[in-house]
Amino acid sequence: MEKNRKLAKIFDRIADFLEFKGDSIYRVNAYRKVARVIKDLPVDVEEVYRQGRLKEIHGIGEKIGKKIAQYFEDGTIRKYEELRREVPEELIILLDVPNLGPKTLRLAHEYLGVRNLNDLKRVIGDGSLARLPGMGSKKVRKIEKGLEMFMKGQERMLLGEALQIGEKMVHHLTPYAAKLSLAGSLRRMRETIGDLDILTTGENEGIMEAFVNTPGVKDVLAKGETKASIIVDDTQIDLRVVQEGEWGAALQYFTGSKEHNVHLREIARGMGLKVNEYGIFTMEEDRRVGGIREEEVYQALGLEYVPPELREDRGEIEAAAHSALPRLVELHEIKGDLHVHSQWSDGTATLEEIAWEGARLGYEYVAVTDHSKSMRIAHGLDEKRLEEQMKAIRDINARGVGAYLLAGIEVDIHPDGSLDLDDAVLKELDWVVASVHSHFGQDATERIIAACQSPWVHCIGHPTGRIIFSRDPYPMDLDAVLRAAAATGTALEINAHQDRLDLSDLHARKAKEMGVKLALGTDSHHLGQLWMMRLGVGVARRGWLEPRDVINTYPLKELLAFTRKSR
Ligand code: DGT
Ligand code: CA
Ligand code: CA
Ligand code: ZN
Repeated sequence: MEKNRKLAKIFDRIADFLEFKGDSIYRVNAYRKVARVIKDLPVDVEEVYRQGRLKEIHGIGEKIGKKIAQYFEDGTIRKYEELRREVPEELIILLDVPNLGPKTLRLAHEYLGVRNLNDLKRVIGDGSLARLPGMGSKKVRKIEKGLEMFMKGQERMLLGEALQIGEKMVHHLTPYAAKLSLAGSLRRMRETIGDLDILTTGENEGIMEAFVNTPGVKDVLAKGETKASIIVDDTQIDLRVVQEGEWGAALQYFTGSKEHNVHLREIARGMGLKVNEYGIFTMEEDRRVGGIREEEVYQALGLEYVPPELREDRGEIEAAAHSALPRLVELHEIKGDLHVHSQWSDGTATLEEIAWEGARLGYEYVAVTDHSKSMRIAHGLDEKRLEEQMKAIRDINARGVGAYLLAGIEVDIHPDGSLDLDDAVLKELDWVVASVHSHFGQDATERIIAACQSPWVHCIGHPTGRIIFSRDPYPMDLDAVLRAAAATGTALEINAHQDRLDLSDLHARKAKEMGVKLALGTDSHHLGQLWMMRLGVGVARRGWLEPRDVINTYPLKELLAFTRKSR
């Protein structure tokens, strides 16, 4: 929902500008809320506007409606343009640095003359930012971290975003191509992506033209016979056209990773072979021995075929040499989503809609896990409303509507390790996810271990709390948490939302090695996010997980047996 995101960003900017100017926090927050509503909208905001139905959206009043109308009629919002003129142009980009609020930016600008990224780095480095009133070294360290993440975000993008762009491009090019595949880090499902790589065979000459004329192309960086690069949505896409007979070798080469490929070539050399993007050759006679199919590269080197997600030179080549690669979990084996929010808290879907969408995705079950009461901005459920919701869920299940709904909760873990809801209610639930949503600066180890030890908690949600490009994990001894999870039979989540992917691939692999089960959940707040399960499966595969390691592969009965075991 590209349009929703762009419009939301403008309202967020209005809030930033007002805050920069020192306007009332009440007005600032009102605009922030509008931005959030638009960003989370499950439908295209322009369509809603064209149908004259903006007023049906909860959280959008008449005044905001007028501004949205300006945006779609005139291409911009007057208030936004006015405010923008009052903030120095160069400073605007700095508003996106995490942990650096508009107010601090204003101070840095007025007192220290900060106008751009380099200035900001300088005043962090020489200590002058820390000496400003109300700042101090702790705050500055956080800003420094934020700046680091910001720089990374400028260079890379989220896997989920890249996948959507990449698949649109594959769809666009398919009519012109005999063979076509995503390659590079996207095919390996890395959590962030630098640029997109697409590989195709050179049967059809129309493909280059089609590629550089893709709707939405901003810039053509290069265009030759076999290579082209374009910019779409601020994203670089590289296309390579190879000979049909070289397809397998090229796909292997351009999938990477570089480290994996370097290691393979070393092995090849030891066997008197040469592997490159054109094929596999004997060193002595330079005779070609393969390269049409990707599998041939691994076969020639005496290796099992290595799935793309494992190609990071993290031991997969050694395992392949001993036929000891894991049998990785696959998307079609996932029988349900274990983290979904409904209208009852801050989601937008009704319980029935979730059940039907689950069925449409081929799921046997979906866990409804709304927020608990201390998440007040999210309309978290107290004991009474949770009881009501449970009744509604049991009723839907009794009527056999769509996928089976597990009555669940995402219960907050308080700073002291206690849970946000009474045990008496928690013990009635089918699926209890416990998560940290506050006091991110404080060490979370004891808090999460305490949650693992509760007999009513089945799973720890987004265990490290990181948000890619914007929030670091809270301080935590992950090993200690893994030990507690293993000892208590508590699952750890792989939160499949593109912003989180938490646990990460390496952490998930460690969890498996320590005997901890993993639970995949999309953390969806509307139906348009359930597709992100694919991303979670990507992380699971990169973590070497097999079907038994991921409890979402269990049929309902077995999943319920798992949840009873720890009680
Ligand atoms: P990214 O784009 O930073 O997310 O990561 P990749 O892995 O997609 O890297 P990219 O786009 O630079 O290159 C795509 C693939 O091409 C890479 O995974 C392996 C291959 N490749 C690129 N440069 C080299 C190289 O210098 N040596 C070797 N062996 N392979 C390379
Ligand atoms: Ca790439
Ligand atoms: Ca590339
Ligand atoms: Zn959460």
